[in-house]
Amino acid sequence: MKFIHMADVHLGIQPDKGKPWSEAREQEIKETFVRVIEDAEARQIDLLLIAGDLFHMPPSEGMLRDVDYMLSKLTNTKTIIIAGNHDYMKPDSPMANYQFSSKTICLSADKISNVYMKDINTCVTGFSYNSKENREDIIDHIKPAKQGAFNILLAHGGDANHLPFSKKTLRETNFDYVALGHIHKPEIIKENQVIMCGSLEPIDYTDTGARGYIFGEVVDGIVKTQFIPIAKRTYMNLLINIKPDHSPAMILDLVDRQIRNLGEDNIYRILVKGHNHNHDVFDFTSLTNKYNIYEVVTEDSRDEYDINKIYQENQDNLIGKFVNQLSDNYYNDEVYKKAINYGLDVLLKTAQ
Ligand SMILES: [Mn+2]
Repeated sequence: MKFIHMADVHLGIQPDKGKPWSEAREQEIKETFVRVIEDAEARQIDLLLIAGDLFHMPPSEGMLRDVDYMLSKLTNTKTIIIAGNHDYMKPDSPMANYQFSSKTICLSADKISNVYMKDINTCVTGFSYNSKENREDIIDHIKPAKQGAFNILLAHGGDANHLPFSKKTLRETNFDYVALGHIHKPEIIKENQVIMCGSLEPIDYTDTGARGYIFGEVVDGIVKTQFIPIAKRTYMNLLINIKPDHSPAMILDLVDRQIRNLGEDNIYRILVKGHNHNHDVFDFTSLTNKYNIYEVVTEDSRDEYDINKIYQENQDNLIGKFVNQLSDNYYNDEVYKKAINYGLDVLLKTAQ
């Protein structure tokens, strides 16, 4: 049995709204999704698992018809979808009432359910979101539904507001494979068995690193998985350390060379540290016009971290957790200010 596990495609999103590449990204996300379907067909995959947030918002009937058409190209593959916190499924929504013409099943939002496929002796258990949040620790308690079959758990969550789970409990799961979605950074929680596959494409500047899907193969009951990078672009942080003898022209040349080496398609944040003898102001406009540069952050602008904005944008990830924890402990305190600046420097400026 061969499967593909992906999540957080976020069809319909325009990443980095207002930036010159934003609309192209919306299209690219769709194209990458299509490439996964082509891979699935080429590899004659049995099962395509989509672990939530396939859409960035609850989909219209038109969006569903579009995806249904793409999935109908699969001759051998069954697709199982759950709705996540972005594309949550209300009882009267188009998604809850859509009849797929492709071999696609969307698991119910009312209850935990399972699909058993006799031909591949595989049982997929899971459920969809019916709202933007779900704080229950359901994932830790779901049990495999079909004895003697290959049991898969399909779930979306992993932070306090979205089905919080314990990695430790999940490592002891009785499921043969746990296909997780929601956190955009891929993570192998237990090798070949419990995997957060990460978003298919990076969605914002915190999504640094490779993105793709998981390809899995089960031979004689043994699962082997592999991460397949497929995203069109990568977000990268470029750390520029300015030394006393650096001139602005030298630095511009250096950054230009680095971007050409790393790939002109990628989206960059330039993080500038230090000063030269003259205390020159470094103007990166010529590069911003030429490449995809999300922002230039200098040390002097670091007091301008907009904590609320950063929190709003990062609730699902480590940065959000960090801000939240510190804000609870040291609100409006000098120590807080230092700690938050120092911590955000590390979290936001980690080069990948
Ligand atoms: Mn999500």
